[in-house]
Amino acid sequence: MSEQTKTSCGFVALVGAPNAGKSTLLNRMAGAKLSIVSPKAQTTRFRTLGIVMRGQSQIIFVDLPGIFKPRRRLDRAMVNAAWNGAQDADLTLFLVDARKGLKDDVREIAGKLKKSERPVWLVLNKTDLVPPETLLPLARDLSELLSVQQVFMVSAQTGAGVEDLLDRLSVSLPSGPYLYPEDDLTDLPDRLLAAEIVREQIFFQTQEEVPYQTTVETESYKDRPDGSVRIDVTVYVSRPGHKAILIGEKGRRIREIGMRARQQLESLLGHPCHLFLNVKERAGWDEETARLKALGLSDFA
Ligand SMILES: Nc1nc2c(ncn2[C@@H]2O[C@H](COP(=O)(O)OP(=O)(O)OP(=O)(O)O)[C@@H](O)[C@H]2O)c(=O)[nH]1
Ligand SMILES: [Mg+2]
Repeated sequence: MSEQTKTSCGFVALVGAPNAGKSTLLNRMAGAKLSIVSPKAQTTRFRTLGIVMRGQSQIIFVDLPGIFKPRRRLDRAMVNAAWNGAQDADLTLFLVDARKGLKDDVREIAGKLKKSERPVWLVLNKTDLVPPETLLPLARDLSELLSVQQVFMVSAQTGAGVEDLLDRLSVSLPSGPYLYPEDDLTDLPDRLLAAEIVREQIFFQTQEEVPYQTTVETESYKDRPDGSVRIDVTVYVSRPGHKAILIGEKGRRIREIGMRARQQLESLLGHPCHLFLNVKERAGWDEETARLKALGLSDFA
């Protein structure tokens, strides 16, 4: 038997309600920050891959937007992208926030996963936040809604249970050659990463509607001869009031967003960054094909 035929490789989709901890788990399993995380729901807007090598196995995780009731064109595209990602995967990890438990949104997702008839593993996350005796009843209630092949209890935050999950995944994927080079970590281009890191700061530093009414695009990304990089980013907002909030008194808010994002980017990219943010008002950006296209979502709208 050749080396090639001993390897296994597959796509593992992370599916769940917004805020269940999918991106945190992706980053934990990949051992790198690939997908942005925030305490607010609906942080992730598009599919991001995290590629993990384990033994003779290449596990390609697919971080996806959370599933919720869409209102805008952007929301619809996010939710469609999530279901599409699940449909294309070899296996779905159904992530449930153990502290929130079995809410209506989780019930609905379980129903749809059941209909899709794809293999599902249940992952109860945030086990660090609940008494251990609540976990088995929750797993049992969920297993009554859909058939799951395996159940895991993890904390994406502390890492508890995550190694076990990776071990089990690595022996459960179909045999076949690796689909990505062994040292690839993700398919996320640096210019998209830059926009995401700025958006993450906006999720942290603004409240209510503002982060949801904002999108971020990298206009230009240029390596400079001194080894640094110059990144020009446009932040689109839908209302004048939101522009004022983002900029803040005497420009303090936008400076703080830029500074934190730059620090993050420098540590992720490993070289100095010059980051320039430009806030533009653009009513209805969340219905605009060009804006969705920049997020890789235009096929799903
Ligand atoms: N205590 C605790 N917090 C967690 C855990 N996993 C994630 N979180 C927190 O939960 C919040 C949401 O995490 P995300 O990873 O952004 O959740 P998500 O499922 O990707 O959310 P969307 O992208 O909105 O669908 C963040 O504040 C995380 O720090 C965990 O195991 N324990
Ligand atoms: Mg996410």
